[in-house]
Amino acid sequence: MGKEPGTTKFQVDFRRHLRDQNISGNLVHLLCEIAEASKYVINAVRTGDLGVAGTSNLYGEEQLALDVLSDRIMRKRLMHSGVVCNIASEEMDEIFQVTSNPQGMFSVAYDPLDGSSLVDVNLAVGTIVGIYQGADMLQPGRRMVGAVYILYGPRVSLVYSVGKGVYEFTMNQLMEFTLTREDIRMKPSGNIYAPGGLRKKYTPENERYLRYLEDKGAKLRYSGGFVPDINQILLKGNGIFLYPALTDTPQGKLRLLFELNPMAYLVEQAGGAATDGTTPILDLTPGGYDQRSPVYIGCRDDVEKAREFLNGND
Ligand code: AFP
Repeated sequence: MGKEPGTTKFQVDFRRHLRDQNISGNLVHLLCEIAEASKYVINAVRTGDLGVAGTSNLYGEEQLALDVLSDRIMRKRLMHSGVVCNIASEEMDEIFQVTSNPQGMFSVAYDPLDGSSLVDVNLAVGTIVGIYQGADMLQPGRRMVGAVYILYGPRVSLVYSVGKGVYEFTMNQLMEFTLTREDIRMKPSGNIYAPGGLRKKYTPENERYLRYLEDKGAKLRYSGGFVPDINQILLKGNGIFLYPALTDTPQGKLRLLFELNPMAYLVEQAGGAATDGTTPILDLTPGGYDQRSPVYIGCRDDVEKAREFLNGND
């Protein structure tokens, strides 16, 4: 793995690991820039202003000062990377075009600080990133060339895939990311469930599916942060996260480009699955940057069971 003398494979840093993955130098560079940006985001999370920004995002939601700052950190880093043509962010109203020439470039869709409303009560939050070759991001997530999330918890960890398995890196005392888990795999079925959305707004099909999970002895594990909730399920290889269609919001809450596609890519890479109830998340063609979707994501058999309940085949 190209280690320095005296290092074990678990001291391998992110850049060195990426260089051994047989991917383009531009993609290595982009992933390293994302990792670098996260060091400034965690600094903002730890010490930044907890107030509101007085502005709203693409979805008309009130932005926190931390949302705006994290977005600027990410955007600046990507803009100056030299390998990014288009940038889409949950916190920006419009696509930011860095260059009109997409030749050899990537487009990046990200949520700079998912779960930002949890920072004031000191819960874990994260950055979620999806990477596309060329200029077009309104295409099925399956065409992404990579996905990353960075979890800001008691430790800072980075989980990524470029279609060659899923790896976790953890920030050390020198603020370097070193390899902590490799080739992460999920079990076929699990016993953790993380259900989002008001239960009284669940449809009868979703209510029956939840009862099924409870009857099979699944344990409730829900933090209100998509990144820590998925991280638990992915790294333990166990469980399902759902945020279904609700009676008053048939598209659910979570955003296809900024949240679901990158997580679905990582979970599928680890042998899990993600569906909107009928179609794999990664096969959905986004109708727009702001598209939301219901989601069931986690262990393969648990996701398949959700599909059966929703389609009346239970
Ligand atoms: P915010 O970014 O608005 O805090 O929302 C976080 C989030 O999109 C995702 O991280 C959670 O899984 C989900 O919302 C939680 O939603 P509920 O508060 O409705 O459970």
